[in-house]
Amino acid sequence: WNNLPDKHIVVVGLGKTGLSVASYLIAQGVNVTCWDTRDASDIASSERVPASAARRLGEQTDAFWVAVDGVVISPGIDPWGDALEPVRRHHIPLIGDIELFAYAISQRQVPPKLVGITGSNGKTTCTLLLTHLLNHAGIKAQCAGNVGKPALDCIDLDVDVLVLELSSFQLEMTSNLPLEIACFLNLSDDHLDRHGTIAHYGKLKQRIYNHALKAVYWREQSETIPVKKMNKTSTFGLNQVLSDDDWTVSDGFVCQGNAEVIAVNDIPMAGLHNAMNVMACCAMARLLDVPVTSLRHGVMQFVPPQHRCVTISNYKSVQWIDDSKATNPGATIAALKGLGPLTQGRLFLIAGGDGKGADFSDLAPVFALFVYKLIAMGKDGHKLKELHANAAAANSMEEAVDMINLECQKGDVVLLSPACASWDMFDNYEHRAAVFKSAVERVSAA
Ligand code: UMA
Ligand code: ADP
Repeated sequence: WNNLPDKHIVVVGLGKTGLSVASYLIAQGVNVTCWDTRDASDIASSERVPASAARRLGEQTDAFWVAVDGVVISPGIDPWGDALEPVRRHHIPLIGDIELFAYAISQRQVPPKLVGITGSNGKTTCTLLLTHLLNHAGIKAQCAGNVGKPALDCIDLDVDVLVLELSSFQLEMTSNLPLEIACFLNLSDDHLDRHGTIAHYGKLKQRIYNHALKAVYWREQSETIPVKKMNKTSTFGLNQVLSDDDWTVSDGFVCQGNAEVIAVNDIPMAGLHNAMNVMACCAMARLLDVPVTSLRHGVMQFVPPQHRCVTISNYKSVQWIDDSKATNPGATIAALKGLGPLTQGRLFLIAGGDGKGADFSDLAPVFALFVYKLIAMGKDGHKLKELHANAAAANSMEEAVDMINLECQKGDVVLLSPACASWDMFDNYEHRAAVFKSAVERVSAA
């Protein structure tokens, strides 16, 4: 990837990532071809594709590949899929956008410090929270990556720290990312349709540590512990701390070592899993020299991302919580384990939708521990309903809220955490959350 201007590079996929890669390469004087592996794509006519780039659709001849020096792939495309077979057969160097970003940032005279955050759940929350904590402390920070803003679009930004959300898809194609801090939050089933086994998925996530100096990880989950030796580590978890660099929750406080930093009740996001996110972010912030005194106000002033265990109403002194982003069983299990122990009354759960073929069986013991009543809906609602003794079916979100409204009382919690995608009933998880919110507003106004 040196002497880029002499090269012919193929950019695969023309979503956000591909466009950022193509723009960067063209600015370096590279000969770029934009390729969509599918025959039917709008890239042939798309005005978003830079005019100087060639465009290709579908399968290409061997003659085409012989003249290609390198391929940069978007995260949504499987590098081991059939479409990329000629690239593998011709031994053409293949990288992802984050690897190209690593090369690009190394060309800057004074590059910003890089922080990388991965994990099956909580990445976006932590990426936004850490960026906020740094800015709050007067350290100029910007977030990028899987959070929605391609890293290469931030290559020239004048900031002190870039906080990168990194998916397993991106890490799979990244080998040389020089991170000041790498954070591996947690590991649970996700994306196994592409990665095959959880062991392999975990290995891909471990790649975040490859060129990192410092590590932040969940000490209670062995898969997140760096296999590689790190210069410095700071851990989080609910068990006892091992040193003053480690974080825990004790007597209702998030603590660094034995020192209380913030009351769990002051965290503007519900659930112990969010206390874990706060610990991970505080650990990273401290490694970046944020004074401990700035952390409490920083966390309290954080405006959490929508639809991730956010309280949307206290109607009837009941906590109505929107966790519509819980689109897989792992996220719902975390929400229940995180909220259950803190719930004084009964917990009503609204769940269901399109399960994308997921195995729901791990939910049953968590339902038994924490869920008073389950209202199941959507395409796979019947599968969830079978997992809990006290369960009912609803035909719509409005009906689910009406059913719970008749039963709930002061001190109860109502949690929308579907463990499923929303496509069978709604446009997306945001739409599902909006329908939930308006149903709660309707009953509270009646
Ligand atoms: N395409 C092909 N062949 C295929 C499939 C797709 O050529 O077989 C083309 C499509 O026609 C399209 C392009 O590839 O032109 C889409 O590329 P992409 O799917 O990589 O999407 P981007 O728009 O580049 O968005 C990606 C991430 N998407 C995925 O990882 C699937 C975004 O994460 C990320 O925010 C963005 O880069 C910026 O970094 C989304 C996501 O769902 C939010 N991520 C997964 C997750 O969080 O679980 C990993
Ligand atoms: P990601 O970017 O990894 O998908 P998000 O922050 O968008 O993570 O949250 C996705 C879902 O995971 C939400 O339902 C949220 O409540 C849940 N979640 C957030 N933090 C954690 C955590 N530390 N452990 C498990 N689940 C979590």
